[in-house]
Amino acid sequence: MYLRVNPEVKKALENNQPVVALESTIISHGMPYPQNVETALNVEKIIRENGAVPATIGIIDGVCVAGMTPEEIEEFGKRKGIAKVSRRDLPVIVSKKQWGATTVATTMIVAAMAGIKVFVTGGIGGVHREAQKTFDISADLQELAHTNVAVVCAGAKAILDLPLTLEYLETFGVPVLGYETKELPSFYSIHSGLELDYKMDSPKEIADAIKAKWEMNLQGGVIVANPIPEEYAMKEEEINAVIEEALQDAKAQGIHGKDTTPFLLAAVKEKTAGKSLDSNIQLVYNNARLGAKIAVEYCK
Ligand code: PSU
Ligand code: MN
Repeated sequence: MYLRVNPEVKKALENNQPVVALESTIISHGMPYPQNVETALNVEKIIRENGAVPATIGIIDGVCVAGMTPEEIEEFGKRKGIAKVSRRDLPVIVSKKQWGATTVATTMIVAAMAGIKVFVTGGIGGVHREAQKTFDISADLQELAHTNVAVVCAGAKAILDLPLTLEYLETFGVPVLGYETKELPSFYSIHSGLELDYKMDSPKEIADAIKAKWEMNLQGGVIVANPIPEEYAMKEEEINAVIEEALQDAKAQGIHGKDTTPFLLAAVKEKTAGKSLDSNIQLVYNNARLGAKIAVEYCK
């Protein structure tokens, strides 16, 4: 038994009721305890308030779980040494019956196994700066190319090369839909200077585009880019300076591979004295509100 879908989630899916998937890397590797647990539980609450059933996804004793209990979420937030699991790690973590926090890529895989169509997170992985030399491109992008799940996020962090990330997504046929914006948001900031092709003005417009994609059998995901609410956004000069420093640190310390993203996230958090954590939490809440509404429209 590789998959365990919680009874409430299962029932909702069987009755064509809206369900929203949530990832666990953001809990175990993206935020400190106890804010990580508090945020994860609040996100579930927001999803419910907006008419959908939340399904937080992770790997527990080698089983892919879609719909953790609050106790399990607490454990993901507290326990040390839970592996960050992307597509290539999944078979090993499962066969060894370990615990694993799922990245965007792996959360999409498990959501698709369970039949969940909409997934809410903070930011996706992408093409790293200097990927021309390092080949560091997040497995999230290949998952978006192939797996039929819509991912609601606040864009991607400027720790990445955002223009190259958009080019990659174009090549692999992944639609990037701006919610009430024509500019790619960059996580802490509303702006990136990069224009998107599509500005969508309602959850229904987004749900219709997702439906059209999959009804035509166009395989792969959709990115819904939802800007952080203005009152919680960080000043661009401030955050960009911090990101530059974090990138220098990573280089100096020889950080590479799967450690790069968690290292950069932690460095940014540290250098902004927790200010970025506040923004991070608020943008996830904002994505939860939109994601639930899209899931509701999708089920109509
Ligand atoms: N970007 C963020 N916050 C995160 C992540 C990315 O702003 O928590 C996490 C997500 O789980 C994402 C993963 O799927 O990092 C990407 O890691 P990598 O670059 O190693 O593929
Ligand atoms: Mn990588």
